[in-house]
Amino acid sequence: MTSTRPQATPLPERVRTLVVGAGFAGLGTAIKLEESGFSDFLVVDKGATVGGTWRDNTYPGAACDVPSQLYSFSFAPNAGWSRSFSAQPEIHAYLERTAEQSGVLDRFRFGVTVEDLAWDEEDSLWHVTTDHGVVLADIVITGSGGLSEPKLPAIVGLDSFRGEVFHSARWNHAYDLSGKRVAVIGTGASSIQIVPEVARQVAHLDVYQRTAPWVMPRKDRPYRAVERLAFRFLPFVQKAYRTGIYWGRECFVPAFVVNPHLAAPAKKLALKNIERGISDPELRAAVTPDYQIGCKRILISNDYYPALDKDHVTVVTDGIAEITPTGIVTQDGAAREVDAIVVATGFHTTELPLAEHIKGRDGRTLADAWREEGMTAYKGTTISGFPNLFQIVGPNTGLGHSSMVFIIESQIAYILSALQKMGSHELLTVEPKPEAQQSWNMDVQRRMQRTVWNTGGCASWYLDDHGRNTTLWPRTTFKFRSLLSDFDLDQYVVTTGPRNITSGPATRTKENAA
Ligand code: N01
Repeated sequence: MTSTRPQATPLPERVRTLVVGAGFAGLGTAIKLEESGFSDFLVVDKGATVGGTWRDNTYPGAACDVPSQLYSFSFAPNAGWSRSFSAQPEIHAYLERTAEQSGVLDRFRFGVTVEDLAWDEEDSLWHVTTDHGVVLADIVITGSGGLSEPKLPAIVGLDSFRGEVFHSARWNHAYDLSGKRVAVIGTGASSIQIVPEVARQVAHLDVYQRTAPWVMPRKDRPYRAVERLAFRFLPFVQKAYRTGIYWGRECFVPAFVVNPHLAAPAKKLALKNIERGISDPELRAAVTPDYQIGCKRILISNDYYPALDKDHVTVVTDGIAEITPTGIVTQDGAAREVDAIVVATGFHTTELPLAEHIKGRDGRTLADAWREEGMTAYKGTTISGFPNLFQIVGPNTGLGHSSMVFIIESQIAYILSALQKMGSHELLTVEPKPEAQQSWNMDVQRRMQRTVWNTGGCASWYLDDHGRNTTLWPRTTFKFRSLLSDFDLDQYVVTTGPRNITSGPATRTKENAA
């Protein structure tokens, strides 16, 4: 089954709500908009199907490190999960099936790239320029993902390499790795899933490790027939699994945000994982992290360390000096020739490329607004100076311990509450008061000070160039949900007036309408 729709249908000129992205965020939003009666919407996505990151990351071994039962929409349980941790094809198939069954796909347009979003103050509308034409929208909801733009490393000579090079999120399946000499740069969440798979195929594998990750055992197993039957015929059993997993994961929060020493048992397990997987003491030392567990995302794998222990796999810890047409040279002068390089170096997380193309009031881009202080938003969702713009998985909404789908659903509920209040109060625009946004972010950053992400002695993609953590949520997920349970109009600047593009400028009021 595939949720691709033909592109023959032209884009509408005008919609009430435009949603950018058809991953978990965009699809969930579309389903909930429809359910709530806000049917005048359009979802655009540059890809060919729904799925977002689960469509794009097809590298060998791609799987989720959040348990299947929790990594799904609460409103669309999947009784058919085959294992406790799902692989990418199963998650992608789940999203495609959910999309097909939801009946909203007629408002999705695939293969459409958003080039520019500009706020028109005169008509209180977003002008959304795509490669298939311009759409006018009263409201824009972005669900384009925090991990969607591959980041290539700034290594001298990368362009000069004559062999095959590809990023983990843009896997070249046409290239056969069998019997080749291959290098994998990076040892993050993607790499540790790729390395065991690639090690099985290649003649030689060099793994370039800049910083060792903490890797815990992966408690993955196929579901037993009796469990699968129970999920299918006794839905409360599946609900109980989900609830148990959810609360189990919330118990990790204090170790991240209050006292990192609470993670001592996790560290013990991770060290045992190294001992179990690697026989060579020197290699064990090389892969043992020197910072606190939790500072970077904690990874899970049972086959990463055994793969590194194989004779035809070399872990290279000397920094990369340059890439030549035939291989990689490290700072100690060693040159290693390879046929292919897999770049598993992560994503643009704190300088989202789309931010350059979102122009709010007075033509100021989101990138400009974020230049000085880094990414900020009110409740991770709305941004002062950008009326009627809602961002799903915005600043400080990320998680290291639980499911992003829970966060996404919380944000969708907040946005629906906003749309309902805009309707009942006859509001033309809403945008957070600058002081509301500032105080939200001051509170987030104050809480961040004692988290292991800021104090654990590592550099990570959680932190921006100023050392500020603008990506993660420093509290429990149930707190996030409760804070976003109702659209707090008193924290917003609103305008009123008829919704009509010929209506002229709206009456701008400093007061809220609550
Ligand atoms: O990227 P990363 P990722 N020279 O940024 C190294 C999610 N995810 O794609 O640690 C040499 O984590 C870099 O080194 P260092 C998950 O949220 C989820 O692996 O910066 N090395 C690091 O080792 C995850 O956190 C799943 O010193 C360079 C690696 O590249 C996020 O995606 C699966 C380098 C990048 O690691 C990103 O994971 C996969 C350079 N110039 C991903 N530049 C699930 O299971 C960077 N590196 C749900």
